[in-house]
Amino acid sequence: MKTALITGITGQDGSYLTELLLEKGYSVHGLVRRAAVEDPEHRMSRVRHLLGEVELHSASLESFSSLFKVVQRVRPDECYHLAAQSFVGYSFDDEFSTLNVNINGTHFMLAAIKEVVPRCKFYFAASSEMFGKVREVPQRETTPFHPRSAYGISKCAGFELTRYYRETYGLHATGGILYNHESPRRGFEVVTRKITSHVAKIKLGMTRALRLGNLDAIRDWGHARDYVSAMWLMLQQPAGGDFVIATGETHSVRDFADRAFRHVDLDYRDYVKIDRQLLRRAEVDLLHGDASIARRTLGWRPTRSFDELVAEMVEADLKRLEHAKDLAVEREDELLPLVEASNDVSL
Ligand code: NDP
Ligand code: GDR
Repeated sequence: MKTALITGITGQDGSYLTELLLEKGYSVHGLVRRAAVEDPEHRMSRVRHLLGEVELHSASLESFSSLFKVVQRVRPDECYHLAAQSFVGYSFDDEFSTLNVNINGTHFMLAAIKEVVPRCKFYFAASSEMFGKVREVPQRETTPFHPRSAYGISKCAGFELTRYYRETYGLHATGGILYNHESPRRGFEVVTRKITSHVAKIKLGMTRALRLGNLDAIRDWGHARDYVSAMWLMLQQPAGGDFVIATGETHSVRDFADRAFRHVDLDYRDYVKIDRQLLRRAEVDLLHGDASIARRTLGWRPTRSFDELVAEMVEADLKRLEHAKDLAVEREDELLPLVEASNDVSL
């Protein structure tokens, strides 16, 4: 039985990856913050259904010694380093913590792996945000980076550290340059989930408008379930490397909103309001990936279409809110607190 250690196990990707590795017969260990251990009901909603099958270890990404101890205890065969401050918008408000957590956390994990289990295969969650102000379209593994946020800079640094440990210490270390991938487990701050959760609220009469920033930004959106299988495939290669993972299909934020509102027979133009406060200081206008190397080397390809993704997300949000509404009626309680609490329902 192989042993995997996942940092960021409570996040969208961590939860799907855990399911995948358990299906494959792995012993799965997760690194979580102490706050999550103390409040599992809310902080572990995405993995609540898996808690009996995984072993959790609390540690801080800011503390080398805490990470070192977890690596020593688990001695993983594969390590998926997914934990990060992952919201690009927030990184403009707090550059320091984004850079600190994302860069040091990655450096600490690499250094601990090198010391304790140098044969462990290491996955780093790099990002299309590293391409930022893109130098070519579509982007591939050789496209130069031009990050436009502290988040993008932190991912470039983590990616280079991963490559450095591969080349200097011979680690099986891989940087997966993943494009945006979504699901009903996406955080509510990200534009896709913000749209689908508001579409559901509007349809159910709980709110009347959706405020968005730049509708013209273009992204290459895939489904998180497809992307975690790419992570696993990358670590099954004979050596570490770098891979772009993308669908190769692009849509604007406007297209996403249009599709989501149409799913419930509404017209987005009647509900979406532009809020200039939500425009980013430095925008990434267009991300479009070329995953030919992953297709050829890993045999990976996306299995879910854009329309299927949007439909699944809207349906899941409708179901979640209808469930909350039923509960509210049952308990003759106020609706809103329950709607907020239901954000934690595991989907
Ligand atoms: P999420 O935001 O859903 O999950 C992030 C995870 O990191 C959570 O488990 C979170 O824990 C943990 N985390 C955040 N800050 C800390 C910290 N200071 N200490 C310990 N743990 C922390 O992200 P995703 O699952 O979507 O993404 C996973 C990784 O992939 C991230 O590194 C992200 O940057 C990267 N990525 C994601 C893409 C996407 O489209 N989803 C695309 C490209 C890269 P907690 O629950 O306690 O907050
Ligand atoms: P992104 O995702 O920055 O690409 O990072 P996000 O969904 O936040 O933004 C995508 C685009 O939508 C525009 N936008 C808005 N964004 C948000 N969040 N809220 C809004 O109201 C809004 N209106 C318009 C943004 O300006 C942007 O152009 C995600 C994260 O998962 C990263 O961790 C990951 O590395 C990258 O994807 C690839």
